[in-house]
Amino acid sequence: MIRALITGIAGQDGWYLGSLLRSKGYNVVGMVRERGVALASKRPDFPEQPHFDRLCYGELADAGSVRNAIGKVRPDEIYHLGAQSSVVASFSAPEETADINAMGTLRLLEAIRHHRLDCKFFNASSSEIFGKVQEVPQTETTPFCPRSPYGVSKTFALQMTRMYREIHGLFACNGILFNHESPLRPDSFVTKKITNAAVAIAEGTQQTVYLGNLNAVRDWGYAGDYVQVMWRMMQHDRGDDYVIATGRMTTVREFAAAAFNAVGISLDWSGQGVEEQGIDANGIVRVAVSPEFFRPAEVDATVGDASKAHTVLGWQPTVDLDQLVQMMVAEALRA
Ligand code: NAP
Ligand code: G4F
Repeated sequence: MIRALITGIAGQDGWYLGSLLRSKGYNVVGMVRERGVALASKRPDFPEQPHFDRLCYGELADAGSVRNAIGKVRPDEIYHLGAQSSVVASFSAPEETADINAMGTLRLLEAIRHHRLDCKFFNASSSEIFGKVQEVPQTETTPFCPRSPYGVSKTFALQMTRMYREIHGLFACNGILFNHESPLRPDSFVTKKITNAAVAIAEGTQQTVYLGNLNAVRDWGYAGDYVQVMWRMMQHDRGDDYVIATGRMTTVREFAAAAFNAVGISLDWSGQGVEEQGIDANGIVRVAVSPEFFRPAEVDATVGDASKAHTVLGWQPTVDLDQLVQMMVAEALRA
């Protein structure tokens, strides 16, 4: 039986990946820090099969605990998903973000070396490494230009993972993951915020949702598809780096329109910038802009070209944006 260690098991991707690996007969050990235990053990929003066989303690900000976890579990495959994953939070907590995301990844890599572990390593990298994009769409060879502490931390982690592959011969992969969502996305991310609000507005418990930059563009996929390709990378004959994306650009405004449509509310847009509003058929403002949600810096035309993953790994996304919106709205209606 293959033993996998998943850091970040209590997060969105941890749930999908743990479930996938267990369905493939893996023994899944989830690494959690204290505050993740309750969430990992019991997801009130997804009370299905447990997505791990057992949990172990590991704090990415603490080298000793990471080394202990690796030494005790001695996994065959490590899927490193644990992170301070909020771009917006990284502007107010840059040092913590660097410690967890950049140094945390290095601590894991060093723990593998320390224990002379013969294992494979997957690192969850991010499209945020491209930041102020140097070309559209972005591929594995697009130069890095991160614009947030989070993006910088993920760039460090990607480069370190590459270095351990090239210098120490570790089977190591970077998944350069573009945004991927699901009903398990935390409420602070824009897709979940919008789908929750659309449902609350349709049910009459909320009047308006306040958003930031409606012109921001993202390449949104489905988390269930993205964990499939993490596993595929680890089954290939050598470790490598892959862009994982849908190739479709959507604005926050378009996502909001789709979510409101899904609950039967059609929006008309008027005004510009902070004055812009999404208004329903009764003339009620349902979407408004608040500068509170603007960022010190925004990333540009984020859209990925996943041709390498299509060709080398045979991966294709199975859920398109409309299906994703439907799925998230359905879960919000059920909750
Ligand atoms: P998520 O839901 O935020 O989950 C992250 C997990 O990391 C949480 O379970 C969290 O545990 C854990 N964690 C945070 N700090 C930790 C620490 N100091 N020590 C140990 N664990 C810690 O993230 P996700 O959406 O599943 O994303 C998975 C990975 O992919 C992350 O590395 C993220 O940066 C990357 N990524 C995600 C996307 C996306 O669109 N979802 C795109 C690109 C890259 P607690 O529950 O204790 O907080
Ligand atoms: O949903 P978001 O907060 O996700 P963001 O910043 O793209 O980060 C996510 O994807 C990254 C991959 O590129 C991951 F690496 C990262 O871990 C995370 O999973 O924001 C998406 C866009 C931004 O451009 C933001 O400015 O939505 C815009 N936005 C507009 N109004 C808003 C809001 N974002 C949030 N969170 N809240 C708003 O009210």
